[in-house]
Amino acid sequence: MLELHHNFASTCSQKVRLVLAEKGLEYESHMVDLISGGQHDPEYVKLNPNHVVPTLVHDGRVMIESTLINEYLDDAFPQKAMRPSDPVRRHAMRMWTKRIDDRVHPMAGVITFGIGTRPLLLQRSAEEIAASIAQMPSAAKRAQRKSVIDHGVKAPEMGPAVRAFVAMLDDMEASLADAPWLAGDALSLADACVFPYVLRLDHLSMAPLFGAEARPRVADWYARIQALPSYEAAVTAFVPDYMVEMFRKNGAEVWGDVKKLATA
Ligand SMILES: N[C@@H](CCC(=O)N[C@@H](CS)C(=O)NCC(=O)O)C(=O)O
Repeated sequence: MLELHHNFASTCSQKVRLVLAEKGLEYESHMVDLISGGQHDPEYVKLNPNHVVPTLVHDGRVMIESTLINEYLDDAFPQKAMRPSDPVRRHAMRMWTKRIDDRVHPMAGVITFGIGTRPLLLQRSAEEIAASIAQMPSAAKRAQRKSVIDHGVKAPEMGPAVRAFVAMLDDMEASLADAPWLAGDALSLADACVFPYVLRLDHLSMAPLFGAEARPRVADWYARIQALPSYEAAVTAFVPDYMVEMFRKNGAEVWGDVKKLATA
């Protein structure tokens, strides 16, 4: 029995849902509302002491950390293996998942909260915003969250965040010259791990960064990801239109600033 505690829009949840769908695994879904603070609920924190989604529970055993959850799923459910058998390709796959964990995911919070959800959050009182941030366990993340909500696209964190995404797209473009998928000839955990971050750029109206003219191989890869039946199950079935519309609108409003940061 598999249970997934996740959020409809969260990048880390999307990458686990894609792997579950690729492997044809059924699971009980527990949606965690990140805007109202469900990740800080004491019952949830017993499962995930980091106050984040996703959390997988398999026959009562609790797994956290989305990259490790995906590795676990590939170990526990070997049907449709999602790690290359060639050790060099497997290393390449893990370089992508490590890069996302170390360098890209931490920046996703900057563009998401500083652009995508900021106008919604600013409808709350300063006290409510402060109380919500105070519940985050990491001091560094608290400071980052406050800064991007206060300053939006003008926050000092925004330039390094946008450029971390641009560097990722550049390296994807180079890697996809060698093989159709990020770690070889077949879809792997690398593609599952990276696609939610390209999707986030798309939702935030930053798609020109990986359009057919700017980065044609990434554009083609993204189209192939979106055509997968598992994409429907992992993303389309969950991400509500109102959220995509809100992100696109908020992203479009600051695209001029983002474009400058991307080339600075
Ligand atoms: N390293 C963790 C990161 C998880 C994470 O940051 N999740 C985000 C959503 S993608 C979250 O729950 N954020 C809630 C918050 O920041 O308050 C993983 O890969 O599982």
